[in-house]
Amino acid sequence: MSTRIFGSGIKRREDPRLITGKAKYTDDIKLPGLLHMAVVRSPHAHANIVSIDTSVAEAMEGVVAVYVGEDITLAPLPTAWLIPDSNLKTPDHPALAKGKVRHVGDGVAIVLANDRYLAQDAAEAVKVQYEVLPAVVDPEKAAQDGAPQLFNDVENNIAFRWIMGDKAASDAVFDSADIVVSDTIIQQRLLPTAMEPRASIAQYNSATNELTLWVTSQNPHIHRFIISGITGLPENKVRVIAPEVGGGFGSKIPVYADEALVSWASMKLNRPVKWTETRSENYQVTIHGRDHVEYVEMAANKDGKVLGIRATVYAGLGGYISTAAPGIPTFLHGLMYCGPYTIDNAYCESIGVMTNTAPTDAYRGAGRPEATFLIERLMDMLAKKLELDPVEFRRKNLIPKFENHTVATGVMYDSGDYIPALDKALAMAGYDDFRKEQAEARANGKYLGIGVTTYTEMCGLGPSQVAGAIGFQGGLWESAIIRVTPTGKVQAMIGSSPHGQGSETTLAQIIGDELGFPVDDIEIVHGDTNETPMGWGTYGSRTTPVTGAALAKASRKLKEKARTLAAHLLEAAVEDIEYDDGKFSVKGSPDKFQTIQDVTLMATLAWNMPEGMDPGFEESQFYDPPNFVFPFGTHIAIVEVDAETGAIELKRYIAVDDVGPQINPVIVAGQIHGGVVQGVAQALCEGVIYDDNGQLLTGSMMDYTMPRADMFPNFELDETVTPSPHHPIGVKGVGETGTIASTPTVYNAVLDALTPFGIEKIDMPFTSFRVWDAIQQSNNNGGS
Ligand code: MCN
Repeated sequence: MSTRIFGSGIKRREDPRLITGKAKYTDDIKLPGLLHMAVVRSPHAHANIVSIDTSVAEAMEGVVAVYVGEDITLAPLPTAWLIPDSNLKTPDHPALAKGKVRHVGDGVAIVLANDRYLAQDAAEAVKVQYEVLPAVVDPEKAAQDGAPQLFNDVENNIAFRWIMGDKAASDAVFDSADIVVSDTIIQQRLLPTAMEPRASIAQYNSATNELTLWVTSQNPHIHRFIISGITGLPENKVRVIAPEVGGGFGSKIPVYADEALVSWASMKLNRPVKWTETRSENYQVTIHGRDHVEYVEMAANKDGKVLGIRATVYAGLGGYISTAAPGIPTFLHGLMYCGPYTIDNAYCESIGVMTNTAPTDAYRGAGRPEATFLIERLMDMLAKKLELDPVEFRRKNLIPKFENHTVATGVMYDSGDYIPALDKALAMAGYDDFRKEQAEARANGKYLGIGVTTYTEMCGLGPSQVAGAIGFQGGLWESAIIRVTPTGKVQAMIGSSPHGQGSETTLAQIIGDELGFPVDDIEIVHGDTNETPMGWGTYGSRTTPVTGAALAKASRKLKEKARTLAAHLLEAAVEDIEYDDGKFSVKGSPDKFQTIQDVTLMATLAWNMPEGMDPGFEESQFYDPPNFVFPFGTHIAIVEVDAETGAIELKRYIAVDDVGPQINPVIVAGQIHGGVVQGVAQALCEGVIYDDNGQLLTGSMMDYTMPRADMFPNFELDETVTPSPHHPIGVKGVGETGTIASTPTVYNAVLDALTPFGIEKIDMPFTSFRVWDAIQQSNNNGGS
C-alpha cells in the first residue's frame, strides 16, 4: 500500500518564495508609462466640502491630472449583501466624495503624476475648504434622536433592522425562567492589518477596450463583475489578476473606491495607473472589523438547563456600507446564537448603524466570533449564578453526538460530537487539578485563572440557494478544472483565491491523493480571471470545503476515465483493474501495469482508445455544497494576572479542534496558531479608538497594539475527527476557528483569575491599566 499524501504534514510549497522575498506582489509590478495615483483625503470625520482648489497641484511639473468627485463618471460602489425584510438603506457610495465627507480618510480628489512622491506632494497642494459638522462614532449613540445625520435618507443613521426569532416567544421564555443573566458587551473595533497593504494597478487598452486590473483581492472574480458594473465595461473586457496577496483576513474581500479610481483614471488617460496604500491609509480607509454594542441575556432553569438567549446589537457600519457589511452582524452572527448547546429559543435584533468612521466588513470570523463571545460570556455568568462548575454546566447543555441537527435559529448543523473534544482538552489542561493549584496560588498572592470555551462555527459558505434567500448578491459555489499535460504534469485551475493559507499545497494533496500523481507534479493555478474558471472567493473558510470538493469530484471523474483506458491498454475488464500508488494493474498480476502517466499520455495522444472515449485528460467541475460545514472544539486558556500592575500572562493555551479529516496537520496547526493569536489579541491588546470628533487615535502601529510573539506560550493542540457527512472528503474549514474560540476563552480566564476581587466585568482589551484600575476600584483590592 502507498503512503497517503492526504493527512501528511508536508511543507508549504508557498514558503520558499515568500520567505526569500522572491514573490511578486501587486506593488512589485512595473509597467511602461506608469502613472501613480495619490488620494486627497479628508482630515475631518464629518464635513461639507465648500470648495476644492486644484490649481497649484495641477501646475506642478510631472502632474498629469487632478480630479474631484464631480469629474468621476463611475457608478457608485455597490453593497452586495441586501438583507431581506430589514428595511435596508444603501445610500450612495461614490468613489470620491461629492459635497460631503463622512469619515476621516474619505477621498475628495485624486492626483495622477509620473512619480509616487510627486503625486503625494501634489495631493498635499490641493486646497480643500470644509465646513466641519458634528460627528458621531458610537453606533448606539448614532441611532438616537438628535445624533448627527450622515445621510438625509437614512433616518437616525439606521441602515437596517434585522430580527431573528419571535419576540413574544422569547419574552415568554425569559419571563418564566428561574434565572436570567444579562450583560452589555462592547465588541471593540479591530484593524485587520494584513502584512501587505492594499494596492492596485489598472491598465486600459483603448485598441481593444480591455482593462486589466492587478489588485490585492481575496476574490478576483467578484472584483471583475463589480469593476465591470462600476466602469460600464463588459465583464469579458475586464481581466482581474490577484498576484501574490500578503494576507487579507477579510479586508481584501470588498471592492474599494481606490480600485475603481485607478481603473477609471487608466481609461480616461489611457495610461497604466498604480496606487498603493500607506499603513496610515490602511488604518483609515481599509475596512475595520467588529464594532458592536450588544445588550445580551441568557435564561436558564434552576437545574442548569439553558432555555433561551437573546440580544440587541448596535452594529457600527461606518460612513458607507461596504460590500458585504450588512451580512456580518445579521446572518453570520445571529444564526450562531445556539452555539454547541441545546437552546430552544434564540432571538436577535441587529441594528446596522452608520457612523463617522471607516466602513466595517468581514474580519476573520465575521459575526461568529461576536456570537461565540456573547454565548460563552453568558454561559460563565450563568454557571457562576447557579454555583455550577462552568465546564459541567457546559457539558450538561452540549448537543449530544449528531448528524444533521437543526437548532432553534433554523440552521442545520452537519455533524458534531462535542464531548470527546471537551474531555481531551480538559485532560490536556489537567482541569481537575487546576482549582487546587489556583487556590494555593491565591493564598500566595498569585492570581491564576482558567477559561474554557466549547464552540461550533458555521463556515464553508454555500449553498447558493441559501445565498439567494439571505440576499447575498452572488452564488456560493466554486469550480475547478484539472488539466494533465502530455508529460503527466497537472495544472488545477481554481476560481477561489488563496492568499496565505497554504492551499497551493493542500489542494495539491487532495488531487494527489485522489488521482495518484506525485504531489510535486501538481500545480494549483489561481488568481487570474482569464486563466481560471469562475469562483466566488476565499473567505468564510470555504476554499477547502467548496473548492476542495470540486477538485475531489473532478479527480474522481478523471480516475474513472483513467481506469477504463488502463483496462483497455491492459486488455482486461474494468472491474479487474486495481489502482494503487499511481499504477493500474490487473488483479493478481501486479507486474503488468500502466502508470497514471502512461495512461494520461495515451489519452493525450489518442492513438489507442476504447471505442467512444474522447481524447484528452482534463475535467471541469462545478460544486455547490448542500450545506455549510460546522467545525467545533474546546479551547482552554490559563492566565496569571499580576495584581500589582494589572499585567496578564497567558501561561498555557490548549485547543482541541475538530475540522473533519486534516489534509495537512502542519498547515492546520498554522491556521489555528494565527487564528488564536488574532482572537487573543482582541481580548488582551487590540482596539481601535476614535475620539468624539471621529479622529482615529490608533492610526499607526505605534498607537494600535498588535500582538507579538513574546505574549504567547507554545500552543498545545490536538484534534478529534468528525467528518462532514455531505462533503466528498469530509473536511470542514479551519481558517477562522482559532479566532472564534480564543477571545472568550482568554476573557473568561482573566475574569476567573480576578474572582477574589469580585470583578465581574472589564471592557476589552484588557490593558494593564484597565485591569489594575478594576482591581483598585474593587471592593476587595486586597484580593483575599
Ligand atoms: N485545511 C486542511 N484540512 C482541513 C481544513 C483546512 O489542511 N480539514 C487547510 C486548507 O486546505 C488550507 C487552510 O487549512 O490550506 C485553510 O483552509 P480553509 O479553512 O478552507 O480556509 P480558506 O482557505 O477558505 O481561507 C480563508 C480563511 C479565512 S476566512 C481567513 S479570514 C483567514 C484564514 O483563512 N485569512 C488568512 N487564514 C489566513 N491565513 C493567512 N496566512 N492569511 C490570511 O489572510
